[in-house]
Amino acid sequence: MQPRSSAVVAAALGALLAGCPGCGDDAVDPGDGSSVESQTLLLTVGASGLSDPVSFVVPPDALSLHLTARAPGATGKLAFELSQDGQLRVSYQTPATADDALLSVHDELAWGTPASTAGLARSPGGSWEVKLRHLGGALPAPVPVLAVWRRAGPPERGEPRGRLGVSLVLVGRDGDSAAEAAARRALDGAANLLDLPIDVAAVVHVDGAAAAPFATVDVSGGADAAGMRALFAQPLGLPALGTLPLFVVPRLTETTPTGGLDVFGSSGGIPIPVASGGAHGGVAVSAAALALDRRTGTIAIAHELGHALGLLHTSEPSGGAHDHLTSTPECTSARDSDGSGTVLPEECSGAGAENLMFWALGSAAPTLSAEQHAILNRSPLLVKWPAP
Ligand SMILES: [Ca+2]
Ligand SMILES: [Zn+2]
Repeated sequence: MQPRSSAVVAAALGALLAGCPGCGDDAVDPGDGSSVESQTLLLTVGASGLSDPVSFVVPPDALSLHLTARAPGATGKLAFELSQDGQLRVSYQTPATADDALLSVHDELAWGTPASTAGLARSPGGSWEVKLRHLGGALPAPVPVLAVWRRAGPPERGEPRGRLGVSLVLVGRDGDSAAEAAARRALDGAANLLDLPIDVAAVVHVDGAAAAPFATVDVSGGADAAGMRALFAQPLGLPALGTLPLFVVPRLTETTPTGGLDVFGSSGGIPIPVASGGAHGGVAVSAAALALDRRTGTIAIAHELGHALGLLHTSEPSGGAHDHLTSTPECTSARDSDGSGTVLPEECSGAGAENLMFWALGSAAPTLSAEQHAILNRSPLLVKWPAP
């Protein structure tokens, strides 16, 4: 398939941002044989808090399907309810054993498949029905939902590959060239860990007064943290499609019941939206982590990019929640030998602490399973969209 005009891509994005009914069917050749197509759906949430259903059809050779709902200023939580060929796939009440996880967030909601063993086994091709739920009251206007699917290339091209383009956003570094060099070195290392070619597509500096609010970003609450949402949504003039924004901020902290602590990185979502510029469109790592040593910075970036492309933690800190992949070991609370309520890497040796997506930095040389690589390689974020 040949590249189509960038005007078509701009139309699809405009439809997401402005809500343009019927706009936005398009296809772009990423150069690896696969291609992305998109459709913008408009959903109106009534007083019941649940929208009427809207249907769309995904071709049988689709490798992945991602949905993004963007509702700036929404105060309640957003969630999808999704059916494929008449069978309920996802609801906001989805239990932890669901085949593809669902996160409920403010402002902007992204969901993607495959994200699990069951999702990998089932093509996203078919007839889909999407409903949008707003937990906390009606939304005043129709909400645009961008559906993006990536189609396989010709069979002789083999497994999907693609390349990841990263937009590097250096916040509060005041022109420190060492910070950019450290970020680029860590990105090279992350490309090796993820087995994914990574290009730096753009470098943006945010300095002075613009950087002041982000000197320390509190990531408590994860993707829904107000500081994270403000960081990702600031207007930077970045291409909205085709690159993944990586923000390097001076310091990231998290508030816990026992006090505050520094964290190395945080992602705007699992996965993040395909189109950036919204409140969840990026990942953040701390300059402190990058300055610590090359290994720490490399692992921090690779781990957050893994989230951005759809990978969950193999085990959460409590040991009570895990990804839905059969290929990754689970570390359960039975391993909490000191009774701290947290399963630490040293307690999970041989039970997942060696995986890149374990919740905390453990192994000196973390790895990914074949299933995790397959999820990364199918992401529509790996498809290069032409510059507008
Ligand atoms: Ca423990
Ligand atoms: Zn994580």
